[in-house]
Amino acid sequence: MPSFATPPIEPMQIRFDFSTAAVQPAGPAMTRRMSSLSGLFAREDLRAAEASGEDPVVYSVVSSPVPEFARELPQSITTIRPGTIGGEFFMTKGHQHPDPQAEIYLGLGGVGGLLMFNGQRSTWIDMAEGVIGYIPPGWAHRSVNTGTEDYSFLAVYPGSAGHDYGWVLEHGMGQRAFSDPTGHVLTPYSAICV
Ligand code: PAN
Ligand code: ZN
Repeated sequence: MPSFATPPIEPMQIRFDFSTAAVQPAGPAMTRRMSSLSGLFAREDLRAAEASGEDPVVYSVVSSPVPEFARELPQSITTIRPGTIGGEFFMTKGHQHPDPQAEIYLGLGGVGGLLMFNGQRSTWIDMAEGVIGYIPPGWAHRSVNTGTEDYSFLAVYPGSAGHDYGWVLEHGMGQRAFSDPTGHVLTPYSAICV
């Protein structure tokens, strides 16, 4: 058996509870409220107003105890609440992996989208229960809830990939997803639809 520099992780069973979107055993968890999403929505003025008022939860992330160490495969489950700000759907911050490595998403419940941007081109994958979204190395990614219920998905990513949120603030995501009578519409990143 090879020896690794990091503390050894034992084989384990990890259970997902579809009714609560929780994992057992549980690792780190995080909640993102509107106040932590500064500069991400097209209508920053409306976001700031919501943040200083009700400050709703936009999404939460729970993880298994697999750590972010090289050669490990951490997993997390993200649940995005339904809602819009200025017509733009609730979404994750989005990030780039500084060590470009691939990632896999699996839709668990609700409906949403996986928006990816490589600096030149952006692409969108419709997500729902049972859909696998493949994120190739070098593509920044953001998730969007396009439905009226919670949208949940599993993410599995290399433990050494890292997370760079500044890249998205600097480069954007290429497109934005707004509510539309047909469901959702994608606009250029600079567009403001109300
Ligand atoms: C996901 C994301 C998760 C939250 O686990 O980290 O959906 O999105 P932000 O990290 O953009 O806030 C993932 O892609 N991990 O690599
Ligand atoms: Zn990622």
